[in-house]
Amino acid sequence: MKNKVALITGITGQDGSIMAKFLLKKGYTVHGIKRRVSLFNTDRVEDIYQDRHAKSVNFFLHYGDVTDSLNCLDIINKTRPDEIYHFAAQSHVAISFQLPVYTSTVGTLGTLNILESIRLLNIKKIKFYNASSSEMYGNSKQKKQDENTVFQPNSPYATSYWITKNYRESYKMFATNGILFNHESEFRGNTFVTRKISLFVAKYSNTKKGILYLGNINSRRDWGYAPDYIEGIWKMLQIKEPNDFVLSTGKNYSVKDFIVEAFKIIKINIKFKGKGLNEVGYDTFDNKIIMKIKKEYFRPNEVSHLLGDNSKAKKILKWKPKTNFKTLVKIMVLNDRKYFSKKT
Ligand code: G4F
Repeated sequence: MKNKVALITGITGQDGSIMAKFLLKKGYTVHGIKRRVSLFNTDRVEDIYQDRHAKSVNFFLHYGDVTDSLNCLDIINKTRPDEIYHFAAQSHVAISFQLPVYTSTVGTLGTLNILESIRLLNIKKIKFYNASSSEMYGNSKQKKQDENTVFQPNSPYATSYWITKNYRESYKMFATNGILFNHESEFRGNTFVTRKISLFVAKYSNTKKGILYLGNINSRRDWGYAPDYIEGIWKMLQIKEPNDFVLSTGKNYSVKDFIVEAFKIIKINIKFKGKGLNEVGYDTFDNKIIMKIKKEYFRPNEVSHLLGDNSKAKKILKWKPKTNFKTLVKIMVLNDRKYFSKKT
């Protein structure tokens, strides 16, 4: 049987790069779209890079941008993929308030450009995955959120969700939304809260210097391990009918819980005192302040509580997360410790 071909948008990001490695292991030929920037942004796929002039190459990178409709059309036409994994997005919520137009353009137009290219090219075999998100639930009144929970979106992920659903229903395309709750890893961008904490803790364990500045440490997230979720995404495209699926762990923790757990790994017991902007975290051994709150890290609108119900994915995809919260924090801090011990 001929190897399957996959096209990944956002290949240089956390999810795109993990998916590329996952699919290569499964024997796929993988094409990735990367934006042109003046400095290399391919760190996360450096280990799988192949010289395109070599023999039997099965990993290719293409310059592109999902906001360029003709470029999408051209790449899909040339690569003729069996599966498209669409991860490209400006995915940082805090930054989406500073770059609202760009964030919406990539999220909305980018998704539309790919779906419309598939439709125009009339490539029936393509199965399309859209990276939607639990951000769409906003401050939901429902304790646990599933595929039927009403969206109250604070972000442009909601538009890409509806466009995907609309193309599925209008043109009978295989177009699936993954509604993923927060998923983290050692490949997470440095300014998402989990990585910001793991990097600080790892550096602090070497230097015992510095203060970790954060925003709302009381918000709760359903944090899972990204590689577990990548498997779930792949499973979404292996079933017969397109559908929408929540991937989550079903447990949530506060940012504060993450901080406590991360410091525990370097044998520091952190406790908190004070309220609001005056809250601080201190080391109980010597009372040294190691965490402070900064107003600038608060958002104009906050999603304070997310908790996913993954029953549908469990039932239909036979998927469940393998990595618990403690293990996730440990993986991230230990990985960053390796990084800092190499540098010092
Ligand atoms: O790590 P975060 O920036 O992730 P957030 O906003 O939940 O978004 C991530 O998950 C979503 C899924 O629900 C995706 F749609 C999205 O693309 C992204 O992957 O922030 C998590 C929480 C927030 O409540 C934030 O206010 O941590 C709080 N926080 C507190 N201090 C901070 C900070 N977040 C960041 N990034 N930096 C801080 O200093």
